[in-house]
Amino acid sequence: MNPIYERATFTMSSPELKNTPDDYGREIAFAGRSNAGKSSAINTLTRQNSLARTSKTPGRTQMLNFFAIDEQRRFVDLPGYGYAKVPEAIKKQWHQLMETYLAQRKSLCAIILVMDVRHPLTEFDWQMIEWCQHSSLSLHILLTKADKLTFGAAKNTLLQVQRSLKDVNIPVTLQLFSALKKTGVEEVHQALDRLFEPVTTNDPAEANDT
Ligand SMILES: Nc1nc2c(ncn2[C@@H]2O[C@H](COP(=O)(O)OP(=O)(O)OP(=O)(O)O)[C@@H](O)[C@H]2O)c(=O)[nH]1
Ligand SMILES: [Mg+2]
Repeated sequence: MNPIYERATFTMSSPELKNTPDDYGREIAFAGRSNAGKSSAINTLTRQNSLARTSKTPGRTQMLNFFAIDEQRRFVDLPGYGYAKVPEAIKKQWHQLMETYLAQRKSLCAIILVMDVRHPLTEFDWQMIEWCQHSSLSLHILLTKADKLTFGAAKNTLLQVQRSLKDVNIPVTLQLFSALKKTGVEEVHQALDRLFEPVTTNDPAEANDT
């Protein structure tokens, strides 16, 4: 267990990019379909039961939720997508918020794309992958709820997804994960360590010192 992630604390929720934590340091955002298991993954990775709010009701997280790891590093729990019952107006809002956030957030260095291992690569997941390519973001994919399949079946899905992503032109890594059984945690921590490096400062206040 990497102890730095256990220190994560909730900072704020915001329905828009304005009024969010200052855009410096390094930020990694968790994206994925509603109910895929983003918030559960954040809780498992930080070894905190209720840091991010989880729910059996899809569409629970409608805001950008910020968590500070230290002065320089943050996690963001992004609103889930692809839930059919969400009204059209909310879908449009989500689209706009995601597009703005992914294109404009300077400290954003990588996306953790969380997909249910039983339903990977939906149309919306591809949209997210395209946005990541457009913004040259690194991608680490969690095929979560791996506890719902036999190891063989989950491994097969992993290989299939890997093959489907061969033409993606940004760095992509992927793995199996289970928030319930806490499997794959060490591998995610290593990916996070790698994606957060180098911890550089683009704080305008400090840049002005030079
Ligand atoms: N079996 C199993 N269930 C899981 C796992 N991860 C999450 N769940 C369950 O899946 C449901 C949704 O989990 P959340 O973490 O709230 O999903 P989310 O992606 O944050 O959903 P939104 O906030 O709606 O976008 C909850 O009932 C979780 O308990 C897992 O690894 N295994
Ligand atoms: Mg959530």
